[in-house]
Amino acid sequence: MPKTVIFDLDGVITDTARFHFLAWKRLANKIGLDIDDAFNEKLKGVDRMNSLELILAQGTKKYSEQEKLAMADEKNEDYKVLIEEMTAKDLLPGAHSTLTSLRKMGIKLALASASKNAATILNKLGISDLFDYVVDSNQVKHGKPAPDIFLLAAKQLGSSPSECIGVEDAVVGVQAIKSAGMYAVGVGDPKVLTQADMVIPDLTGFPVGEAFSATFNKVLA
Ligand code: B16
Ligand code: MG
Repeated sequence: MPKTVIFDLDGVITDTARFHFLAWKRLANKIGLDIDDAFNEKLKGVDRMNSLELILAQGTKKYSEQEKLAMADEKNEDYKVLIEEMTAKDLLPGAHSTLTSLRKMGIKLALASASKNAATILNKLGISDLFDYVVDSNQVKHGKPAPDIFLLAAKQLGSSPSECIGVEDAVVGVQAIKSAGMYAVGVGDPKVLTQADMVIPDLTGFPVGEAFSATFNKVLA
């Protein structure tokens, strides 16, 4: 019987990708580079410094570690201004009802986000209280696709990986869930999230109530 559901934040519960894009594009333009929507897809689920490395790899100039940290800080300051206006209206379809239904069923809920701004965003969305545990990339050594972030969430909630369901929109995120030995629910396009055990278009399609047991009891411990 599944005990715990571990959610990704960006792309599953809210859409911060557009704010990350605007802030990264501004930084890229400042150093003579550019990024487009297609490139932004590659940054989904990738932590801040690794996102910066992917952007810098678009050019040839080499930067010191100190310069890179300054660039990442500058992007984050722009990003923080952009997310300032977020409210409960920015919850993606089905997010609030799925979280509240699962809580009512006694399922433990965790958040596993690569974003160091995750706790701030949960507060802005007004859903911090719905989670039993929140992990961000500050707390783990290796980011997604490594399993660390999902394994830490499971451990903190006293669940074994085989009792956990992970929910992710990014390819690297689904890889992290599968490496952790958990059941992966992909949110998005099944042609993209090929390693997921099941794919739904958004959280309105997440099975709750009797559908939860019917879907997961036979595939989880
Ligand atoms: P920050 P998730 C990820 O969030 C985003 O998908 C990714 O684009 C971003 O670079 C990363 O968080 C780090 O965010 O700069 O705020 O620490 O999908 O894992 O919830
Ligand atoms: Mg995501």
